[in-house]
Amino acid sequence: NDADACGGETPRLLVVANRLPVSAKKTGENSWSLEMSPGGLVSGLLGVTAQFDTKWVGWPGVDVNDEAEKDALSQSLAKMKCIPVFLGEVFDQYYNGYCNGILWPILHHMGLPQEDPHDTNKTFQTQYDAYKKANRMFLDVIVQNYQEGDIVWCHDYHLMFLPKYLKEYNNKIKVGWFLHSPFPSSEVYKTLPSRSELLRSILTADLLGFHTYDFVKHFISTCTRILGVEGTHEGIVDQGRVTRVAVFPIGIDPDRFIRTCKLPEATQQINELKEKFSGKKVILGVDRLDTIKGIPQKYLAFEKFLEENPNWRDKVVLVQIAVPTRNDVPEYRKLKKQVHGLVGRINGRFGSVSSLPIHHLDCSVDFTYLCALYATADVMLVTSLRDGMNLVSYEFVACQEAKKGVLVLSEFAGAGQSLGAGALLVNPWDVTEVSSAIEEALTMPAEEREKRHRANFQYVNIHSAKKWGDDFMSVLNDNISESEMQLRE
Ligand code: GDG
Repeated sequence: NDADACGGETPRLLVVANRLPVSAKKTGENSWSLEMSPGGLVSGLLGVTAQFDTKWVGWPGVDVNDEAEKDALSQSLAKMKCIPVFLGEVFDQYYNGYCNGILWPILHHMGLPQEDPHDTNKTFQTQYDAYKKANRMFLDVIVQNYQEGDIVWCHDYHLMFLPKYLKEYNNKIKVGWFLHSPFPSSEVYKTLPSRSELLRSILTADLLGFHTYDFVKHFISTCTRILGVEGTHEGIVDQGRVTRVAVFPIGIDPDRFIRTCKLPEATQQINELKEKFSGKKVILGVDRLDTIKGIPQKYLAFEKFLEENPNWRDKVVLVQIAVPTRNDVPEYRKLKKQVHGLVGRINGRFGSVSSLPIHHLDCSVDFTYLCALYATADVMLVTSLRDGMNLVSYEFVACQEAKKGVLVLSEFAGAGQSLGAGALLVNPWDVTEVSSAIEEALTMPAEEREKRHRANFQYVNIHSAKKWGDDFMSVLNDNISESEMQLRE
């Protein structure tokens, strides 16, 4: 093969996710300013970018109706290797409706919401139809940009139909799919209308990845029970065809956090925070204000801690960054009210004129300040009721080289399985247990903190985002042999 003899062309990888990793701002007529937002997915693909020519496909985060504006934005995005999918009016029912209103709670073991009898335009069925339509729109964009030999890596529950549509378009495309959320027990998943169609669709991919072994187990037993297919150590076998199913725990880019903590700007912020909270221990929480993150439970546990430990009342603060998210979903608006109510009650009960026990922020902070907060905290409190992994817990560990603070971590976060050796694991529903863990963390001797931090720091460094991306791509790439590809022709 001539191409191979010359060193070969770099194969293309299309990474498809609901959202492109950029934020777009309109700066004038037909002009846009774009900034890359380096989340877990971007870091995860840092490792594979040397082996692949990577392009991103996804919704750009803004609605654009005018064709000239669309062209201008597409051209700017192309320079950042991004290809937009403009979802237009389908977006609301697809994203707020089916993805975040139905799939998200099911995947996080929360069950189906009630249908709203007053809103006949937003039934499960109309949302499901919008979901399929949106997945087709992703397909159309991929087809317009597809080159023979491209590998496609689909991300998350937003795109469960995409593997099927891709294989119908061209059965030879290598398709991977990764789920960033948990996969629930079959008893929970079974309640989802259209449960079989969704499963059958993702099973058309070549490789399916999950964060933990438990999610893989749940997924395989769900497929065997609902579809009657066979589950093996390799994955799912259906009429002779194997879909590989495996564990790929995501991580972070630890060096980015370690480097940032050493910047002069961060050092200054750390010193200012230390001064502001001098004489007090700092407990930190960083979460999207999401129903799965267990923020009300965290506040109830902190309230119990203050109730039972009067000696700590003016010696500890809980700083909670509660990043606004999904404001168009009614459950999230309710959650905000509930959380604000709790903050008011607890600050009213235990605050004084000069100090408040909870500093609750309804906003996000910039990356350097986030690192400064992680580095300043004595205790990190992660009380997710369910969480695919929870990268916040990894980021805290990466920023704690100087301080060696304690991580209190929910056993229902994927990270509970990876950072269990160093963290204090808790059941977030048990406020008494979490309150005791807070006390244990605040009073833990330095030697034990050091030992626990070491174990977690080592894990976070080895199981990086880069390793995650490399591992997934190497299995996907080796997964289908040339001979099997020929058989499928
Ligand atoms: C999903 C799954 C899984 C947060 N506040 C600020 C800020 N953040 C950044 C954190 C972290 C990210 O957001 C949150 O990641 P998590 O993993 O903790 O949670 P989800 O957003 O729910 O992510 C989760 C993940 O996908 C990856 O597979 O682990 O289970 O639910 O990176 O740093 N960043 C900045 N300011 C903030 O105020 N700059």
